[in-house]
Amino acid sequence: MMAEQGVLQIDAALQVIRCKAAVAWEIGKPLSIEEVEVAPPKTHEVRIKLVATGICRTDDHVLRGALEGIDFPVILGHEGAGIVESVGEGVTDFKPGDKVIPLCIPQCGKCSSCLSPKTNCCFKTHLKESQNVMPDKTTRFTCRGTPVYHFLWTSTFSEYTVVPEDAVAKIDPEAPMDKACLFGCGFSTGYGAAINTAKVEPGSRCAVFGLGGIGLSTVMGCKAAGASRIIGIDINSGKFTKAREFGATECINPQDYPKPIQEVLIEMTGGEGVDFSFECVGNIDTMKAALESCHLGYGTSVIVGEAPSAAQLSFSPLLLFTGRTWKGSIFGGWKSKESVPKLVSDYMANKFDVAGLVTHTFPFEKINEGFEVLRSGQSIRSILMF
Ligand code: PAD
Ligand code: ZN
Ligand code: ZN
Repeated sequence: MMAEQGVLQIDAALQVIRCKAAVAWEIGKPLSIEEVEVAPPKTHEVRIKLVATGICRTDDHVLRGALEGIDFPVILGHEGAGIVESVGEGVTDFKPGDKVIPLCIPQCGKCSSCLSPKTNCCFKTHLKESQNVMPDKTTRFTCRGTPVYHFLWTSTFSEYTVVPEDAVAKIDPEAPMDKACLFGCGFSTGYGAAINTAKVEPGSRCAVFGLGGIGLSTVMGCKAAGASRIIGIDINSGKFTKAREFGATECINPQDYPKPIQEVLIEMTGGEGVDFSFECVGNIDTMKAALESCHLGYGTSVIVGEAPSAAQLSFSPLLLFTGRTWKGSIFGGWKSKESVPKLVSDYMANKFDVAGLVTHTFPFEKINEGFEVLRSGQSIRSILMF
């Protein structure tokens, strides 16, 4: 009898769920709020009821068609927090009711990257394997009879989503979900770029190009690491007040200077250049400017912004020949599954001002308004509530 009840309970959980999602049918079109069907989680998968999700510029890059390898129709979104609704066979680390964050960079724990302390670039990331479909190469979403693709295995622009168990982290059940979602991308990415990738040193001089959610989180990381100067650079001077609040010691707008911004930065540092620079825009010209503004011999520049897939860089090899280091940083270098719960716990212990990144909150249905305030430069992070 007991066993039968158990089976009945499992069957009841593993039904197709009909719910609302924002479907991107094609490049360049607004998102469309639709009723979608979300299939039950298969083996080693978890189905999550989203509570909150942020909007990141990467979602917008996809909608503009800047990133290759994304199949449409697709459900975007990769900065969410939610509650486990049901689990597939073989899942032992999660149970219904757990508060979780889907991870756009998974941590399988088994590949050469996961086994190395040097990187968080798990071989199951979209850089190696498509995350437009689940590991069994099928999708769990259907809309009007058409299969809809996943994005980064997260697809948080949906009331329910299904993710592989390697791409989800359990967090403190007390964490406020409308802030915790920012650990799924924005905060973790920027903060980790300074702390993990650059390893900013106390007393160092830093320059952060682009003061959106990623750049401001980088500013917070530079400050936490003890940088003595943090120069914020943005073509939108409206971003400077927040940047100063988060720790920028100076803010400059390249449009206010008649010469290239790298020359301005070198002058501002007595002809030497900065110790660490960060590109948090996604533009190849600012990537070069960030490298050129670095100190001879030991300056380190970190690419955090995501350039269009087709972009190519050309630069003088002398910049590297003379000792500068150029690095990239994905998801702030954090090994996602083990680090996100710790970051959320640190947030609960008041170590970071994640709430300060949130400028707008909308009901989920107003998702297109969230994209509008991002494009017009008014928002840092918009949070959508389900
Ligand atoms: P955002 O659009 O909120 O911020 C970008 C900022 O750059 C804005 O304030 C712009 O005004 C500013 N900007 C634009 N052009 C210039 C310029 N020429 N010089 C100086 N500033 C400029 O975006 P975001 O903070 O959400 O994301 C920033 C980038 O980081 C974007 O390319 C996104 O795709 C990328 C990203 N990377 C990762 C990763 O893991 N590396 C994760 C998430 C996002
Ligand atoms: Zn992002
Ligand atoms: Zn791995």
